[in-house]
Amino acid sequence: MTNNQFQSLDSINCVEDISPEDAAAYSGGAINLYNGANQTGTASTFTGSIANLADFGIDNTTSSISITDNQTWILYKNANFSGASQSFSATNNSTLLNNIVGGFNNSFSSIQLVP
Ligand SMILES: [Ca+2]
Repeated sequence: MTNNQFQSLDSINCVEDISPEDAAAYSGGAINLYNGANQTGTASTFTGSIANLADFGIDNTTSSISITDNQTWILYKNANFSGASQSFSATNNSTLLNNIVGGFNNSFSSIQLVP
């Protein structure tokens, strides 16, 4: 599915507290943020940019990620897409299967979907 329309803040979809297996199976194009290393623990799934992860109760908690549907995301240490950042992309959900966010462990505060 392709959707190039601007997504308002009110329409951002978020599914929290789903199992890592469910998160891995999500197929609409999304980023999954896990509070455990190697895609373990609680997963939070987002389909659009989030300026402040604290709004979802997961500020500074991400230890690993996965990305679906050829998307590229930039993750930032501070809210409002500021501070140090790291870019991630994947051609399928398994590309980042063993990725750990390294020095950024438990520090991401905002996430940006690259158009
Ligand atoms: Ca932070």
